[in-house]
Amino acid sequence: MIRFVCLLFLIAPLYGQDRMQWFQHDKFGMFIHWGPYSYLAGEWKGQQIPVGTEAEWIMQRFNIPVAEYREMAHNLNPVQFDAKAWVALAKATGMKYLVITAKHHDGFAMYASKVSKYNIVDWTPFHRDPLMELSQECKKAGIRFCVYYSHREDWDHPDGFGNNWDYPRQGKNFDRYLEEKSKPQLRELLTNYGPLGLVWFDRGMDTPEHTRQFVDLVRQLQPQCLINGRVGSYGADLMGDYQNMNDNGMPTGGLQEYWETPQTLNTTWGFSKFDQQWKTPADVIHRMVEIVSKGGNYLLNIGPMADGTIPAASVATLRGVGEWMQKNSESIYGTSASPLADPNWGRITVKGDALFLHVFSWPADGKLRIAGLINDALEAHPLLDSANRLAVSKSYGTTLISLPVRPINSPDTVIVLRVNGTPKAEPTVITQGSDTPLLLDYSSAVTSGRAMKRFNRDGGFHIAKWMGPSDSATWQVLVSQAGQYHLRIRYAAGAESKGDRYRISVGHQVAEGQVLPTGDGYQYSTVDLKTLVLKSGRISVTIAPVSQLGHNLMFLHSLELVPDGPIMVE
Ligand code: JFZ
Repeated sequence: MIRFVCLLFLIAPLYGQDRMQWFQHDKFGMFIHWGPYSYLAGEWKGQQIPVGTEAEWIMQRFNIPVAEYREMAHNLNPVQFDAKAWVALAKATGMKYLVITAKHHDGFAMYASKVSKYNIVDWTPFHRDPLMELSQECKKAGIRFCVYYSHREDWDHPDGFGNNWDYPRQGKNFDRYLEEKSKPQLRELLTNYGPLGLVWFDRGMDTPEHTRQFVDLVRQLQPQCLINGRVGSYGADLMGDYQNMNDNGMPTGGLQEYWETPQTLNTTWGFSKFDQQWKTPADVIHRMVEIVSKGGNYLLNIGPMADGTIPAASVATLRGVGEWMQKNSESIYGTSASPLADPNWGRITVKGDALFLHVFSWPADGKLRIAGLINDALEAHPLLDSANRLAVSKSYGTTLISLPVRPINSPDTVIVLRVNGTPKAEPTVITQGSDTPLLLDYSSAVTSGRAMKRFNRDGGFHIAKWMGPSDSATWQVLVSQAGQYHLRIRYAAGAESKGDRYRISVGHQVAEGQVLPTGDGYQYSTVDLKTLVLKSGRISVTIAPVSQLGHNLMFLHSLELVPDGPIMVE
């Protein structure tokens, strides 16, 4: 028995990795926001949801009384709904997982729920369970079926979070909502729809205790099912399996964790008849490649209409994306982040010893330049024309490929470049502008040990997870102006890090500091550490904890070397 338990502890971390494999491989999923708000389509009694804001929030935006919203919900009757066609569209687009709103903030269940009659089967003339039909079609098509569940926010339940126009905040018993509705419904979803790829929680719980209850429920019922980061409060450390970026949260470099960016085809998640700001297939392809080139997943939303029709403009865009994906998906699935800096002609994804060069804008001189690649190039060809071997050369650290005269597959022609071994990049050298500080942040850092580049869920990035002297971050810096510099550090830290010592070496000089807590969350503050005299030339800068700690040192935003007044001439 003891041996068995020990074995479990040994394999548990590996098991977690194993759970992430499909997610890391698949890259591209379909998000679906669909509910009674789709019937209102952005309009309530002549008032409109402005384009650019979220139509699924209509109940809250216009403080629609529960009784009236419930009355409206009887009208939902998606007679055009065709699970097979929806899943076929996702598949033809190249999407590998599908996440649908089982319950959004309005509290209405889009599946057969025994917990509350306020669901599509019992409450509407439709009497069918779209989630059951979709889960079955997904299974047939080899697409992972997943659900979105609004676990905290519920504007229908008297004790749920968010509706203070019908139910004054003071009278609420939030735990009663969790026990009566949120957890039992999640239990139904985890029991009745086969294996779920992931549960996409939203508007996370305020306390770690509440978050833990939801994480535990998923782990208990479906240990392989992934949990997104929004299960818990955005200001706290991650309790799910991966992080969600916000819409514009694009890292400038590869993060060292799993993440996904949700985006929508126009500017609302739920259907709005007013919003015609559709992305084109080129927009979507470029966004997807950008995200995948930084190591993330792309979850792309459609907002079907109340009758079950997917807006024609959405279908057209997805078909365009699908056309590209049918030919080029090898450069997306199973790839990882590029170690190279963003080129100006497009983006790069990596698989084994191959670089996929995604050319968005065709160089006028017909030469594709790749800076900072250490490896030797073996051969290059267009992904769609493997017989066409392209000339490759290297000059002053830049790899040059002679391109065909015209792009083969706009808006993204993929060139495959094979190299000797895993692609590696020359370390980024931080250079100096005139009188501006040298900024050493996550994007140009090389981490070692347990130190990791992470997303902070308020929309920023930092280095964290370091706990001892061998967990460090290093930068290469080219000082072109000798002189006096102020060394500054910018970080956030919790109470447990108070007094923790860290050491920064700047070339041969050393500075030490002690962590001052900055409060909860990620409120970075800047501390002046030391004045240094630097000669011109290349130096490396390294920061690490001084001793072994039982916890994270700090959330390091950046180091700065700020030139002090007029620059001395050497
Ligand atoms: C949430 C929902 O409120 C919204 O209706 C939709 O379902 C969307 C996918 O998720 O909205 C959010 C939540 C978090 C961020 C942005 C929108 N965020 O962290 O930037």
